[in-house]
Amino acid sequence: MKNLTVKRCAAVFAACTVLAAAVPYSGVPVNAAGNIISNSTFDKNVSGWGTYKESGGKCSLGTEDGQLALTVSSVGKLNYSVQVFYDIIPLYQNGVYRLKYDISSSVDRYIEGMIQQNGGTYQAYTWKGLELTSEPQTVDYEFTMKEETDIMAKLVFNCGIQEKHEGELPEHTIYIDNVSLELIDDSNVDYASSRPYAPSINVDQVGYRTDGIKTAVFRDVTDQTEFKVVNADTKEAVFTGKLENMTENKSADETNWTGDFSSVKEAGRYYISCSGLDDSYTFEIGDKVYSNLVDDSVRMLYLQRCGVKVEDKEFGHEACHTDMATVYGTSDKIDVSGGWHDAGDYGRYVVPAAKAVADLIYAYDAAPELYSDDIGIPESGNGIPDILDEARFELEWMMKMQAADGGAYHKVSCANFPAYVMPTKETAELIVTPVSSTATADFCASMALAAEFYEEYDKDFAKKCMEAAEKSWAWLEANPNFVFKNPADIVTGEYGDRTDKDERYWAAVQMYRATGDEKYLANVSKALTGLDWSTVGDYGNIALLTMKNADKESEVFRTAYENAASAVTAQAKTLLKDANSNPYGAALTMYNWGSNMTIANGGIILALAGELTGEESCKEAAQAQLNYLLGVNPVGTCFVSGYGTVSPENPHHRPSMAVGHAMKGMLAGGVNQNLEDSAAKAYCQDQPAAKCYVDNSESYSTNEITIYWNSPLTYLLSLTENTGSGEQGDVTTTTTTETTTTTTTATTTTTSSATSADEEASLYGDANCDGEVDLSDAVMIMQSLANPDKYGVNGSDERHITKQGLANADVRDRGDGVTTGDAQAIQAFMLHSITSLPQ
Ligand code: G3I
Ligand code: 9MR
Ligand code: ZN
Repeated sequence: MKNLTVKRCAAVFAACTVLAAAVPYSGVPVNAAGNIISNSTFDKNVSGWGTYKESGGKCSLGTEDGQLALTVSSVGKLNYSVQVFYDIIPLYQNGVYRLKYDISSSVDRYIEGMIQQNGGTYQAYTWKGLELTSEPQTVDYEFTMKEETDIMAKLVFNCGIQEKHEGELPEHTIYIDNVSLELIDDSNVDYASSRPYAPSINVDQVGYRTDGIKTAVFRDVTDQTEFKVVNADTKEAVFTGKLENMTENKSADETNWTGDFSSVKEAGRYYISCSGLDDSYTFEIGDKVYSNLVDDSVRMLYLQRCGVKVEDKEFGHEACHTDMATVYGTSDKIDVSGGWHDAGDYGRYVVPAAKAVADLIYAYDAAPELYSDDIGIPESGNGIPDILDEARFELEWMMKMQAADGGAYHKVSCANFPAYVMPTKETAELIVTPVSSTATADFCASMALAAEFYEEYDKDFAKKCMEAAEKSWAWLEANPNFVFKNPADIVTGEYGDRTDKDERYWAAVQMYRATGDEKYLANVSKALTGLDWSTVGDYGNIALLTMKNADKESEVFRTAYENAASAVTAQAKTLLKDANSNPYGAALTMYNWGSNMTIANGGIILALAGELTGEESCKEAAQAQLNYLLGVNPVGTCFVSGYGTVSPENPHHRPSMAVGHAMKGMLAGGVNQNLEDSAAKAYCQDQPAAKCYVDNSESYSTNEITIYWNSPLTYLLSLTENTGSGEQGDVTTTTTTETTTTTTTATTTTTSSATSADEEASLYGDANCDGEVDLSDAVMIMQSLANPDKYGVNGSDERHITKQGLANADVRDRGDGVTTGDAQAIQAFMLHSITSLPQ
């Protein structure tokens, strides 16, 4: 039924306007003026309203004569076994509210009407017990919000069993109409206190490497033109820089400037000041600014361990999830204990596990010196880098997830997500869901990768990994695409997919890399991409680009390698463009669930392309992705818990929620413009895309943590470690000793056999004289440098570079002979970061 026109509350409206003008980053209650409930008269439908059922409660919701009609067919076993609710109500501390509604029931009964916390302890902010009859009664009263501001409270009617009932009630219908909630007095409300502080100067809150690029991003600038870098201990300004690159930033709805202070290289603690703006948070400059972070990004995985006792002062627990698990649809019970809890929930899923393991192993491969044997896990001190011990813990669980026929079960979890409890308290039945081809191919790739890296430490384990890989490969050959869908009665993480092509590509390459057998590449015709959990092609590319023992003479290898290199450089080109057009340097255009993984993944691709091409711009952009994650972002947050000045304190992470504060070293999912949970909807509804993030434990779509968001952070930390320091990277086409990937002439290798002076170039860059300039030319140069016997200018067969080829190849610093710099210049040319050759 139509409601009376609700008058706007003038006081509230004025308060909102003033605040909105004064504070640009606003979370001001847009609904505060007038009726907060948007669908209150049910003239057309019940949109905005929902029901909750559990423990035997049964009901259906609709409208009848312009009223909300909840038909209850079973009251269940609890007072909240049947609920009808309206979500996302902002209640401000000290605000005075008036709540009003008409309500009746087809049978006489008792229910509860209240506004409560949506999550946590579900405490009621206002509550009324109601005796209902068929005669509509109007409930109309005022209350003051006494608790802390909660902008996502829930209006709820508990229509389950009530103590006052003797037992079941006959089926009946409850009618609700003309619901209104108004904030009638906000004179004591402090709106500002409910909004996060939005720094005007955003810096990497952890710090900057000595020789790295150092950028701060400014907003709220009026007429300032300069900034200062101030030593936090002596309060002395050590550098004055200019505000540059004024940009209208659409995704963050603000105007930005950047400030470069890369020349500040003296180790120390600093902050940035700019007149009229608050000083930035303090940060460090030094060589080892990220070393604790590297350790903690891995140790976090230890704290996610399942099936074993975990030792930690705060987050330790007895072995959890040790029961045998039921194979879905059968009565078979199997042991799948072990592995890491995926995220804020306690499911264990093969697909994301494979990504996490691959990131760790490749992180180790990229910078082994970063990974010690003493980060504080039970295996510390066993002579094996802890990062490999930790990855092995997951691999051993994955092995248990392999079915007898070689396929990999998709996941193990309970049917539903548990309450916010420690893992030992989740005791519902464990269910292993069916095999999928995505999980099997990911499994195959991870096992083949593991076989290679554990060979040095434990031959038996490496052999077991290889056997598991071979068995899963046989399954893949015998079985078609079978992507996973949650059965209707299981609601935990799905990790579904559209195709398994990219997973199969990764598996094929990784099997080839582990065995050297080209048969695995038989069906590989092009490189696929992705470092996500759903697209993994780039892991195949990385496997090729970092392969050390490839048969460089093989056409099969060369083709696969070139495809992989082109795929990586092509992606880097797009990422570079995105990063350069975003003042915060973020290499993305859409902020989806887990955007911080997208950022880290982008950084990984940029860093690899930087190594391939020697392009400084790629390396700098890779570093910028790390800076984004650690504070150079529109929400002014260091997204790793326990790091920087402001970091997630309320992650959607059950152990942290149970203990009452955030576990350290976890990367939150980050900004998600799609508002996929009620906290994000409440807090971010007015925010521009790049600011849709809320440090609220209910916000699983922005503030959860996962094993596979941490792992690309670790990998990115590895890959950026050598950026700017002139050290060797890890991408190789040849032997490790002779490949250099930096641009400085001091570290390049030069052929002694001939110089370009001998011949005129026929086509600059065309080292193999096939009439085209492409990656195969760069490969030819690298090979001739690394292995002159096989590929050098003095040989006879067609694999050797010719004199003409040498003349063509000398494209960087022409006249200095053929060097790795020439190969890099060719790749840079292909990346379009240089427009012509010679350079
Ligand atoms: O890729 C599309 C994009 O094309 C589209 O424009 C956009 C608009 O909605 O959506 C994008 O898809 C998103 C997808 O992730 C890929 O980013 C979906 O919105 C989003 O719902 C989906 O979220 C996934 C989420 O589970 C829900 O299924 C996350 O990637 C995934 O990381 C997350 O994983 C959960 C597990 O299920 C359970 N454990 C915790 C874990 C982390 O939250
Ligand atoms: O806690 C769950 C989180 O780990 C998942 O990523 C997320 C999406 O699948 O779901 C969370 O569980 C929520 C569920 O989806 C909806 N009801 C509230 C749950 C919060 O515990
Ligand atoms: Zn567990």
